[in-house]
Amino acid sequence: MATRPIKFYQVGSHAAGNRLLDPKLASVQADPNRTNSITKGHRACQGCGEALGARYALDAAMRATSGQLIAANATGCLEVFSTPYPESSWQMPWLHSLFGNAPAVATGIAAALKAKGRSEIRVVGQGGDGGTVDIGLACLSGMFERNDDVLYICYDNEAYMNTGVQRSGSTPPAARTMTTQAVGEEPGNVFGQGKSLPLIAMAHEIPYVATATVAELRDLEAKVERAMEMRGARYLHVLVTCPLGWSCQASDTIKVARLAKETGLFPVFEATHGEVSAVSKIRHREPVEEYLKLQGRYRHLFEPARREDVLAHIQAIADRNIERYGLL
Ligand SMILES: Cc1ncc(C[n+]2csc(CCOP(=O)(O)OP(=O)(O)O)c2C)c(N)n1
Ligand code: SF4
Ligand SMILES: [Mg+2]
Repeated sequence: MATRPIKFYQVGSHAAGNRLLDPKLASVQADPNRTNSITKGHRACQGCGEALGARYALDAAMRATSGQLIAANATGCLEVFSTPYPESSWQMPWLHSLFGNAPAVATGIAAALKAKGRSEIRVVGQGGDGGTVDIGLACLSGMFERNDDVLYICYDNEAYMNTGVQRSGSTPPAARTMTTQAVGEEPGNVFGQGKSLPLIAMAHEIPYVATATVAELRDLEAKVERAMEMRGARYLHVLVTCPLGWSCQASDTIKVARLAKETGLFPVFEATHGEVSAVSKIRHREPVEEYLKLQGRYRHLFEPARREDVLAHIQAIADRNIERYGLL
């Protein structure tokens, strides 16, 4: 009888595929000695992609540095849900900066460690899209331009979620937020030029830029590990589903993130010194509608009448990404 080898996609999880892997290839989360950098007791919503992404990223960074790691965290959901005073869910050296200065604080920590001759201790800066793409951008650009020895991770949930879902520079066109209501001729967020922070980071020609989603957590871990092998400024942009802000099912967190990639709306790639060096190909191309219809922030594109014009416009954005990054 003909046999067909089973392909395990979920090798980054606790699924069977992970256990069958060589331990060296298994995910950090499959390691019983993982740090649990962000552990139980936090107040994130059910299905929060940011909590999931941060756990995988920081555990991977902790393992890559043998626990010699300090994190600076911008104000935002990740900070608020993990550290309600006087408690903390962090099991690693972690400090809260302001909303807009996490990259500068991370730079300062790295500079102090260098001055003390403790460069074996590594530094991560992290924040949401508002803290990174908008208010923290000047500090981040400075960090890139000086090539400071920091890995900065942006958890992009495409709006200012912590303060009640306001639009950010990362909010996609047509999406409904509390400040881009689904009313009028062109409901939801405007169609602008877009603001791709990965591309802005690449323009600084820093050693490493990568994107990832919480749908492919082993890929996220691998990118963190790769980044920690390098010195200088590194940037990781992680798309994280937000069930509350996106009005999607908490149980669909992974599905929605996967569709962001499989439609081409969120290109997953790596770049070294300003040049794209690897892309994650689309496995099963899907029309953008499959992604949009799972999220209440796009409901006005389907009810009371289908907005074919807007759907075509969003599909054109995905098609352009597919062409531009060679995603097929
Ligand atoms: C200077 C300043 N302005 C505004 C705020 C209020 N504030 C705190 S968190 C936040 C939004 C955070 O959004 P984002 O960075 O995207 O993180 P998320 O909560 O979505 O993860 C805002 C507006 C603040 N703390 N400081
Ligand atoms: S609002 Fe969104 S980002 Fe914030 S805790 Fe809830 S799911 Fe996570
Ligand atoms: Mg956000």
